[in-house]
Parts: sequence; C-alpha cells; structure tokens
Amino acid sequence: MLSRYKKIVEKFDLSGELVSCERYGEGHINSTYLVVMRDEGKETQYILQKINNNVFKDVDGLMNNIRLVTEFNREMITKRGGNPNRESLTLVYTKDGKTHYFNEEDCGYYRMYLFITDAIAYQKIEKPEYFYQSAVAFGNFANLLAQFDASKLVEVIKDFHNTKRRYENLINAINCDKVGRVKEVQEEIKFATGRKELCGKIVSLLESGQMPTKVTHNDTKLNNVMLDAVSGEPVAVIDLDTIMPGSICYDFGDSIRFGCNTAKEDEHDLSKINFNLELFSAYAKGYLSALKGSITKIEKENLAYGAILMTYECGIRFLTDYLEGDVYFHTTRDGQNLDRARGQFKLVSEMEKNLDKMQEIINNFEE
Ligand code: ADP
Ligand code: GN1
Ligand code: MG
Repeated sequence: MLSRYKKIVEKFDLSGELVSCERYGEGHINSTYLVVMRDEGKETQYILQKINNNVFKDVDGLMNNIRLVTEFNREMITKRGGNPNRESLTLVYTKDGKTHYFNEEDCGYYRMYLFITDAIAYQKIEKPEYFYQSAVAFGNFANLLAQFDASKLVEVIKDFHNTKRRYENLINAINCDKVGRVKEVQEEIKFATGRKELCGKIVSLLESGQMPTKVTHNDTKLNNVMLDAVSGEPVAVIDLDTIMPGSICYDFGDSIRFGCNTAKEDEHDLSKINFNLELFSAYAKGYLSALKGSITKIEKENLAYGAILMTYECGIRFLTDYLEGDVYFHTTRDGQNLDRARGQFKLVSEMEKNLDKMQEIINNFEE
C-alpha cells in the first residue's frame, strides 16, 4: 500500500523518506491523506489530496485558481507580519514545478499542501466562542479576497450556488428515477417542491446588480477553517476549490447551515437535529465585526434568508444525489445522502420558524 503512494509522493518537491500515508479528514469531495516524511531524524507532515475530477472537470483551471489565491494570500500575510505557512494553504509543487501530478495508474490528479500545524478543523462546535472565531476567520478571508482581481479566476463549477439550477437538477433526477428510489422519498420531494419560491431571490438580486457580486469561498463549513488547538483563535481558511464570484449571503448561510446544527450533518435520528440560535448569534457577531463596514444594506437584509437558502439548496443536492445513486458526495453507508437531505430539511423548517429572530440579531448588531 505504502509503495503505491511512495511513487506519487516522490513526484513532489519534498526531502526525506516517506514514513506513512493514511486517509485523513472528513471532506465529501476529495480524497485526503496525511503524509509523514522523515528527514535527518525529523518528521514533517503534509496533506496529499486526490482531486475529485468527477466534480472538478477542469483540474488545470482549478489548480491555477488555487495557485493564484494562495500566492496572493501568502504575500498579504507576509506583509502584515504573519506566518504564511500556517495562516494560508501552501502548495508544495512537483519536482518539475507543477501545481499537481497526474498519475496514469489510477488516472488520478494529486496535489500536496504543507500541513497546518497545531490547529483543528472542527466537525461540530458546542462552544459559541469557537464558532465566533470561525466567523472571524471567514470574515477576514472575505476582506482579503475583496482585494483580489476576480477576473483572473475561472468559474470551476458553473452555477454552483444557483439554487434554481439545483432545483432543476432535482426535478430531472425525479423524472429519471435512475435507481428506483423516488417512491421512498415522496415526503422529501414534497418538502423541496413546496418551497420552490426560495430559489430565485439571490440569483435575481445578483443578476440585476442590486446585490454586489464578490469573490467568495462558497464552501464555508466549519471543517474548512482551522482554529488554533490551544487558543481556539482563527489560523487559516482551507478548501479553496470553490473560490468563485458569488454572494456573501452564500458564505454566511453555508456556515450557519453546518455550524448551527445540533447534530452531525448525516445524523439519522432527526430528533437530534435542531437549529441553535445562540450559535447563530455568535457567528453573526463574528462575521459582521470582521467585515466591518464593507457589507451593503441589501446583503445585510438577506443574510438570515441566505442561511435558509443554503440549507435548502444543500438538502436538494443531497436528495438529488440519493436519487442518482450516490455519485457525487462521498458516502460510507447506505442511506447516508438521504439522512443528510432529511437533516437539512429539518433545519430549514426550524430556521423558517426562527427567521424573524435571526434577522433581528443581525439588525441589532452595532458596528
Ligand atoms: P474536501 O474538499 O474533500 O472537503 P478539504 O480540503 O476540506 O477536502 O480537506 C479535508 C480535511 O483535511 C479538512 O477538513 C482538514 O481536516 C484536513 N486538511 C486539509 N488541508 C489541510 C492542511 N493544509 N493542513 C491540515 N489539515 C488539512
Ligand atoms: C462538499 O468538499 P466539502 O466536503 O468541504 C461540497 C459543498 C457542500 C458540502 C456539504 C465542491 O463540501 O458544496 O455544501 O459538501 N463541495 C462541493 O457538506 O460540492
Ligand atoms: Mg472540505
């Protein structure tokens, strides 16, 4: 097994010998490995990732985005006296200077990052303070990206947060019923189709120019930010695959959908899934304080709605994948995507009941 990875690891510009290479983390898209190298008695960790090229069709475009964004971030962090190896993702290039390596044996595209040390990517946070800190991290990251020239980036996944398209994909999946699961998810289909009107609002506001299009992360879940293992303070934002033009309501909303859930994303027992308003408040405070004055009125008015939208959209995506036979999100057990979809829909219902309170928390925030 190790020899299989040795051949891949050797293509990257690292010194020393390979000690181990094991599956790592809980991402749904790429396959992540923790690599340990030993050089003159000293062990150093790295992250190796097999890029999911079923999801990311243009790997060269994707990796060029990541190269540009990480180089930009590293320069900005260095200028402000920070440590770029810890506060930014840092690519380890191949020995021939490329951002990634194509391995013919498994037709896999691989990339390598420096390992961000003494930091944790949480799956779930009970302590509002940590969630607050993750909001500060994403808010600061948004500020940094505001200075980045968006025209340099390719749109890695077209219509990524275009909820109308996501809805159309669900309808197609229902009509095709590829793996014969439609009959068992009638309730979920009813839930999704009953809220069709949720889909269009932010897309229309962006299209009409009423809401500013910004460079956004687009996958701001808690396990895509690293917090200091001791202090809990923000260290780095990771998982930069989906950086694209979008709305900050998407970024805010996606964080809320994942972090304010009292249970795991794939919890089977729906009674454990609730929306935690205290965590919402902590996140809103952290995000708004980091963004300072850069948020516009229309964005602020749609942050709480963005949370419902992102949760609904994600539920639709999980349900679509379930109906298509679990081909997009990694699954480790039967029914996992259906549990994920049900969980998101339960959260949507709870957020709907809390919408006024959520908006009030945002309105009451004093800069
Ligand atoms: P995916 O796109 O599949 O979600 P991620 O890039 O988010 O993959 O990586 C999965 C997990 O691996 C993260 O949640 C985090 O725990 C860990 N990870 C990724 N990159 C690093 C890094 N540079 N240093 C430390 N841990 C990392
Ligand atoms: C995926 O890559 P990961 O696990 O951070 C997905 C997100 C979903 C999320 C749901 C490229 O994120 O859009 O919101 O799962 N990423 C992609 O947990 O589709
Ligand atoms: Mg991730």
